[in-house]
Amino acid sequence: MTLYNPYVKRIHELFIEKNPGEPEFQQAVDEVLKSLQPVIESHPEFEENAILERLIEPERAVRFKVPWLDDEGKVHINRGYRIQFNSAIGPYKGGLRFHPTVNGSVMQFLGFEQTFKNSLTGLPMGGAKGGSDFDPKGKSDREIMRFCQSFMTELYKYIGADVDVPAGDIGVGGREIGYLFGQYKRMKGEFTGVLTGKGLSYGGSLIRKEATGYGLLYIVEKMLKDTAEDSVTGKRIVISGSGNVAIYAAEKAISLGAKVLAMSDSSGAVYDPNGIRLDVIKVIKEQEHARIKVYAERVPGSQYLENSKDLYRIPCDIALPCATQNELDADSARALVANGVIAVAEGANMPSTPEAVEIFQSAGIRFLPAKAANAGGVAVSGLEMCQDSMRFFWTAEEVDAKLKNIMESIFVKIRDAAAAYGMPGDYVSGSNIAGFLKVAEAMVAQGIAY
Ligand code: NDP
Ligand code: 2IT
Repeated sequence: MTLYNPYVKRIHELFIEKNPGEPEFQQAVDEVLKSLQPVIESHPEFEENAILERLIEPERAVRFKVPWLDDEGKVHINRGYRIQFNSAIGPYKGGLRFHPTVNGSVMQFLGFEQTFKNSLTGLPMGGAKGGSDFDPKGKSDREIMRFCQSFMTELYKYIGADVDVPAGDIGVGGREIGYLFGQYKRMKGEFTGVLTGKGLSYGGSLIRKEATGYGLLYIVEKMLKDTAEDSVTGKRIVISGSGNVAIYAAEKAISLGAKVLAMSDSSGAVYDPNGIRLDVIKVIKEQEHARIKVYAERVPGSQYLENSKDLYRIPCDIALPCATQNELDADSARALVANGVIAVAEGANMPSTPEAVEIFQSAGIRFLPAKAANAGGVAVSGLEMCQDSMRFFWTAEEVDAKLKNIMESIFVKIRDAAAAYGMPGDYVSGSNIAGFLKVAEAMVAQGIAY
């Protein structure tokens, strides 16, 4: 990586030395440090206050043991994590991921990115992430419940409505949040908004489930309008994944008049030239918890692709990677560009490899990075915290309107930050800079606290 600013270069070297063998964390930090160079050059107070060395070190990282019993009474041990990355602008906030690939590097990359994303929403939330290497696939409902209860029996010591507010992420949805909330309430003896993504009957917000996917489409729509008086209507879209983010991105895309050509899971993808039937996907994924392959067996004219990545070989106008980190590599990026893609927006966290981002940007493709593009989920989590505190709840229309407004203002912030620092259209740098400035200013104001 080429770095020209001596302070950034020094901090980058220090980072590499202190965090060996953490590729995802390094990838996330590399990108941010590179983007921040022009800001560092024009703000000497950031070096004077050691902002970068403080920014790349989590304030607290907890790792704990999660013992649980399966339905046969056999004992299992998993690792639990909570990385409380930065609390400069508000209580720690960020999701919990249950997936076998979870490790310290993945948790830290996600917590680091969350700090900037939360800042971009304009709401008072610091950055955090947590989770476990527990694999929910194939587990019974009771096994999931026992795991969540054991996980919370340790986690509850570190969180609280004004301290740290977890939510969902991969493998953690409404059911898991319910079991986690129940156990927190039992351990602490208090009913507070300590988690978001809760059920509507016990303090959840309308539109939280839909928020990340809807928000993704709102910001893409705003970008298309702003850059070319264009719209999502009539566009051909491919969406990777078929979980929470992908399903509600597809729902909003279809309602805006786009055609969703393909979706995927970790086993493969389905291509439907007539436009994906979301009712069928929802039954397969939300009710049957089956593989996406079933879609091709049920819907005539559709086709199953054996490799999830083959979805990116389908000619389309817009690609929305909504599955997981580094799923969209250089080959997929080249295929998308060769087929005439006009915009790519990240519903997942860091789904594009650095090489893929470079390919999109140098081909002049409008590219919206995760920190901005998928901020709708945490934004509505912030609105859920607000409603829990008020003990009063907004209608779906009210929450949706606030979400749209937040996503549109994020686009304006990142567009303007990129232009202000001489990189118009570079929304990667724009997101990193705009997200950073608020956090850095708060850190300077609060002295050497963290
Ligand atoms: P879910 O667990 O609901 O869904 C994840 C989906 O991604 C599943 O369909 C899964 O398939 C698929 N998947 C996983 N790995 C791959 C792969 N290598 N190739 C293709 N598909 C794959 O998670 P979410 O939808 O909540 O999260 C998706 C992404 O969005 C994550 O990066 C998450 O961090 C990010 N995000 C989530 C937010 C939220 O509010 N939930 C907010 C902002 C970002 P399978 O079932 O086969 O594993
Ligand atoms: O990556 C993310 O922004 C999330 N998983 C949502 C976090 C939240 O607190 O709602």
